[in-house]
Amino acid sequence: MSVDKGLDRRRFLRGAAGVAAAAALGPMGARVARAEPERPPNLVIILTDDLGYGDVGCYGAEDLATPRLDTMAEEGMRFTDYYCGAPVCTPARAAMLTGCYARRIGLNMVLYADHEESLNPDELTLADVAKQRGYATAIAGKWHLGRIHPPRHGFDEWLHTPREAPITETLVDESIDFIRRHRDDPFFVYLATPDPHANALKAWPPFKGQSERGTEYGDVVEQLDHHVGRLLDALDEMGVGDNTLVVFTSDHGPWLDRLPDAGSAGPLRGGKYTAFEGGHRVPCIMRWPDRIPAGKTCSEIATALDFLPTFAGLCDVPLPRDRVIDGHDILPLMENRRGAETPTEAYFYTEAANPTHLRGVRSGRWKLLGWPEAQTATEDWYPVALYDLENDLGEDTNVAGDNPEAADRLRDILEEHRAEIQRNYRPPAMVSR
Ligand SMILES: [Ca+2]
Repeated sequence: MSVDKGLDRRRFLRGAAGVAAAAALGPMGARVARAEPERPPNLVIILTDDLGYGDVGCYGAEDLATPRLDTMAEEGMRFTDYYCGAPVCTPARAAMLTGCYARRIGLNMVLYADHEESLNPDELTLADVAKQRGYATAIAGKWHLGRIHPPRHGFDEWLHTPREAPITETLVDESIDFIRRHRDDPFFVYLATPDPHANALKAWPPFKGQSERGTEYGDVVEQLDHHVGRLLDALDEMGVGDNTLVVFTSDHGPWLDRLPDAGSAGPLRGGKYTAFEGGHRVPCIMRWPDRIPAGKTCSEIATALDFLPTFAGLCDVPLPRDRVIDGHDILPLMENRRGAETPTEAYFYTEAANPTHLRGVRSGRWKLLGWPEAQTATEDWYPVALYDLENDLGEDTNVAGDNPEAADRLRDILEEHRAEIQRNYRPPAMVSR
């Protein structure tokens, strides 16, 4: 059977099933069937590595030019209070793909070659959701979730780049090629570039030496911006841009001590590894012309954990009922619905130096950093404090003394969550070498 005939047959079966269901349900059922979208959106997630809150023009960077990302935000939505789930690679990526805090699924550490832990194939990933709805799925680039590789987590293809090649450029080329091959079906592309991680920085002409920041890091961010633009252009040229949800974000905050090639957290305190805002709060831009209104800014809390429930909702794929999923469906925020508020009552912070313990919680304007059980470092890195993020974005002033009720309430939320995760812990897969 040719590819085209296969597509036609799938479309025919989908259509026939819809007609049969409508006929069986009568007039009310027919209305429901018609209201169901013909085709769910394509999904493209561009995940950068260690890009900070202060490293994109539309987030306030003045020493780097990111015109394509700024335009993407003008065409879509910019999230000011988006949290990545964890301040280092593995747990952040695990959280984004599964909608669960990495502590819950046993991946709250950075995986190295000698680790046996791997993302458990029993976990539901974004790619698994996509496959249930008949998507073509691909990951381009970095996995970092253990020895059980993407093909066992719902990805049809894993697109690699040779180390000597221009990494982001090649990954974007491969992603565009994948999309071109699958433009007639729904597709999900998870483009996980290793840029602008300080260990892999390489700017190529014409970007080399161009950024006003004057560092390889700055040049690589401008290069990244250009290639994100190429991907958006390709989607539009193929006629699939309007119904493609493109997410641009970072796995976590910037690696501040990698001078001179450190990123910037802008006005936020701290960076990678820390439970401060700079570690967890990163740029997030979404573009989806069919559903996301242009030029909006969302200041409600949104998180990487929300992608899976939101995408499952868009795909009409039910979430499993036998387990806790931490994220929430944020489509009302994305559509800028009147009065829409964050469904995240509490966002929980971990820090890399204290991997087994919760470190803090944000609820509304308040953020509590509390009680690390193994306090070994200085008060500067491990304060116990209540911050008012509405008036003190830089986490400068401990206001616990003036707001004891808020401090108590957040401490209770933190302790409750700590106990709940212990009750509902799910182990990772273990694979020895
Ligand atoms: Ca990273």
